[in-house]
Formats: sequence, C-alpha cells, structure tokens
Amino acid sequence: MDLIDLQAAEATESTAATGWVDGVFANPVIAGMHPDPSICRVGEDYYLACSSFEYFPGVPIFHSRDLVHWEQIGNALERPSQLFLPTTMPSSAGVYAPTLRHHDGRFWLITTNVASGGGTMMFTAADPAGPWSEPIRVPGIGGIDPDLAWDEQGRCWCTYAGIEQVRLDPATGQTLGSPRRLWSGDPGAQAPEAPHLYQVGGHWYLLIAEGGTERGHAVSIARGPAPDGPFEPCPANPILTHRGTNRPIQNTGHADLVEAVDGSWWMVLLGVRPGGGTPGWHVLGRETFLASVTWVDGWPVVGEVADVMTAPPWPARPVAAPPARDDFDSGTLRPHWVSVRSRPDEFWSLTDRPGWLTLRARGGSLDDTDVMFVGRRQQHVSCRATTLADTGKGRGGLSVRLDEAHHYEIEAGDGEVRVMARTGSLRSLVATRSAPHRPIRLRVDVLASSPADWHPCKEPDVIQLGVEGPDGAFDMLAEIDGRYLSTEVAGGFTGRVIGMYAAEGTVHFDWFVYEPIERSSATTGAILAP
Ligand code: 6LW
Repeated sequence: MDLIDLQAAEATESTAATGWVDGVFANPVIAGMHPDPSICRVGEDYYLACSSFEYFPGVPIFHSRDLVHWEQIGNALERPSQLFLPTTMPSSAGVYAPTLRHHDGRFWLITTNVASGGGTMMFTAADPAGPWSEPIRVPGIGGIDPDLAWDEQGRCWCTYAGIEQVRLDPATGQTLGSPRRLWSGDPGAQAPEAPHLYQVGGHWYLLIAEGGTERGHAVSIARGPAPDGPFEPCPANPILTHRGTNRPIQNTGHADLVEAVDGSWWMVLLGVRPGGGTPGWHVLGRETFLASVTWVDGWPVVGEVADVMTAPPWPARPVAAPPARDDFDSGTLRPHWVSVRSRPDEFWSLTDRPGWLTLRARGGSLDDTDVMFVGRRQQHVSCRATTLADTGKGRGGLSVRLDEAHHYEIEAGDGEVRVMARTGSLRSLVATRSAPHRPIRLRVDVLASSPADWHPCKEPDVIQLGVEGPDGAFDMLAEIDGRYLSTEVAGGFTGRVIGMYAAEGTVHFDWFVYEPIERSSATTGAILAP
C-alpha cells in the first residue's frame, strides 16, 4: 500500500464506492486499547469484536460499512450474569480474544474469561448490538483464544491456542470427542495462539499468531483438505511480522480475515505504536489495524501495515471515536464508557442529579480493585480530557489509568485539589493546592514527545494534570513522565483509560470532554476536530 495523503483521500471519500479510496485509509482503524480483533461480514455490514480484560461492560462490538470507519454499537457482555470479574482478579486477566462469527442467521461469540472461574463461554445474538444471550459454558476447552467454524455438514469446530481443536455442540457447549493437537506453527517460536479457521476455495486455512504478543509477534498460516487437517504450513510463513524492523507500528499479530462485498480480502490485526527512546513504550495498548490481502498460488499475501499518520511525528487525526463531549443528559451511558470489573447500580446514577453522572465511592482510590471509575480509552497520542466535578459531598477526580499499580490523577475534595501518582509500589503526592468549595474543572493533557529531540531515554509522552479556569486557561499542578503508564513498564495486555472516579462519599460530574490535541501545542494547544 502506498502512503498517500489522508486528507486527499478524505476529500475524495464521497466519490469512492466503499467510502475510501483504494489502498488509502487511516491506520489504526480502531485506535486505543482494542486488541485481538475478530471480524465477520453479513451482507454489506462488517462487525468486529475485541478483548476487554478487567473492564465492564466487556467485548466492545463495532460496525462498519467500509472496514475503515467503525462505530461502537454496543458491548456483548453487559450484564453481571454474562461477565463476572471478581475483585480478587488481577488486571489484564478477564476477557481475552473473542471470535465473532455469523452462522445460520445468528451471531456467535466465543471467548475466555481468564482467572475468574468463567473459562470458555459462548454467546449468541440476533442483533450484534445486543442483547446477547446468557453464557453457554464450554468446559472442555483447555486453552485461550477459541475460534468457531462450521463445515458443510453443519459440524462445529472449536480451535484454540496450542493449537488444539475439538468438535462442539454449540447449543449446549458440550465437546464431542477429545481435543487434538493440530499444528504448533514455527517449532522455534513461542505462544502459538489466536487460531482462526476458514474454508476458502477448496482448502481449509488455519491462521495463527505466534512469537508472543510483544515485538516478536507474527501471523502464520497453514492449509489442509479438511477442518481438522492435516495442515501444511505456508512456505512464506510468517505471512506478517514487523519483528526486527524500525517500522512505527510494532507487535503486529493476532489477526482475522474477511472477504469484502466486492470479493477483495482484508486482514484485521493488532499492533502497537511505541514512542520515546529505547526500548520504546506504547501507552495506548494494542490497537486494531487493517491490511489488504491478495491470494497468490492459494496463499494469502498481506499488504503493508502502514499509514502516513503513523510515521512519526504523529499528528492527532480523526479516528473511530465516540463523541468528544458527554453531558450525561441521556438516560443511559454510551457503550464506550467502561468501569473496573463491575458497575453496580447502587454506585452510579444518571438520574440522582439529572444531567450529571453521579458516582458513589466503593474503593478509596485507584489502587483498589473495586474503585468506582467510569472512563474511556485514550485513543490519540496527544489528547485532553476535562470534566466539571462537584465534590461538595465527597472526594474524587480525573485519572489516567493503566492498572491498579500505575495511574495518575487530579483529585478534588475537602477544599483542596491534589495530583497523585502511583508507579509500581511508589505512591506520590505530587502537588497540592487549596481550592474553593464549588464545582471545579479538572483537566489532563497528554502530549506525545517530539521525535525531533530524540535521545535514548526520551519519554514517550508527558502527562500534565491541573485545573482549568472558566476561560479555558490551564493552571497546571504537575507534569509527569508518561512512560510509567505504558505496557512496557506496567506489564500486561492493556492500555490507558482516562476517566472519572469517586474516592469518598458522592461525587457528581456535569460533563466530560475528550479531544485530540496537537502534540507540540503544550498548555495552549489547539483543539482538533475529533
Ligand atoms: C490473547 C492472545 C494475545 O489471548 O494476547 O496477542 C492475549 N495475543 O492471543 C490477550 O490479549
């Protein structure tokens, strides 16, 4: 794929039958923590699901008509009966790697709830926006990343990390027979996982990820005459990897394939955009990218995973993102808002104080696994989040969260506003200031570092936390190196989520605004159209 100017593409967008010009689109197509994408097409509509880990609701579901512009239409797991994430469960456990398929007039989703006793579970829905069924448990599956495929006789095959396979009765979740080892990819590579099985032409194809989800990540494929093989590896394996390259998109892997309406083929995959010096830190989590696929001699050949926007410096740009501003005026929370592990009704409300989001404290801080937090994924390398908080009856604020042990916040209450940071076992009160007892605008600016002044230890970004005046002037209390809220430092599978929380009593939030900003604009940054 050539790197062609995105603006030019957008200018001609309306003339393109598919909504975008051949070969030109903005990657990632779904920015922020949206890893392990699984995709299916029904007629002219594409649907995509991602992992959600410790966040509730779980498994965001997206819709697109052109594979490039995606809108979140719901979450598959939005009831406690579908998704139980106990407070004893560590972050980065929870819901991994769903497979989304359409079969026999229904949507099917299979996933694993890791470390919470849930195990492998299937769900069905008539409409992917929901509601999804209660879980159908699949006790016989001994690995993560389950896939579902049906053959011409209607038999259902479940293939999972290992790579192993077993037949399944999808109505009951009962396995039929014993699991069989199918293929382990490159014998020298770690973690054969993320299998997806497809019938294309006269072959069955087994697509997998291998090499681990870090810099060694890769996609490989094998094919055989039947869904259970035997499988012959593609001589060109891995068919996709960015390992050992200096490409701005790294960790490319965990992919799924789809045939478009026009007969062209596409791959969705995860990748990361590390920033700063060496070893590079990615802060947005693993994101969803799109690549073209062509078939040569019966094997898929993957186009370049690149975009003009991902070549540093990275300007802010339009991404598939929810509306910038939420006034909390509707009766429900939009689907992009997530909480940590659960969101019990008695701890939040949109009606207690109409037009405000009310949060009641459970855990006392972001260190706690039951903190009452409502946030959204950070989707731009430079962005601003602002909220108006009334802490007259409590204490709470605005946090940038990676996990319980890695988060920065600006918190108001008790006539004070303070900036706090937790990085591993270090907890710091970074700045404190007296504040009037009235609603206060709390603001966080995230500014990606400039590649121009690169040095080996350069941070990926800085996070500025402060208070905003009614005129928009920013009174910054602290600026903190962003690397400590990166996956390379914190570990795990997730990325940053920015949101509101209550630490004590009841806290009301009138509105929340999230905007991409120019990286170099610092405190006076121009707001870009989201
Ligand atoms: C997922 C595995 C992986 O189950 O990371 O990148 C795990 N691949 O396939 C969690 O997202």
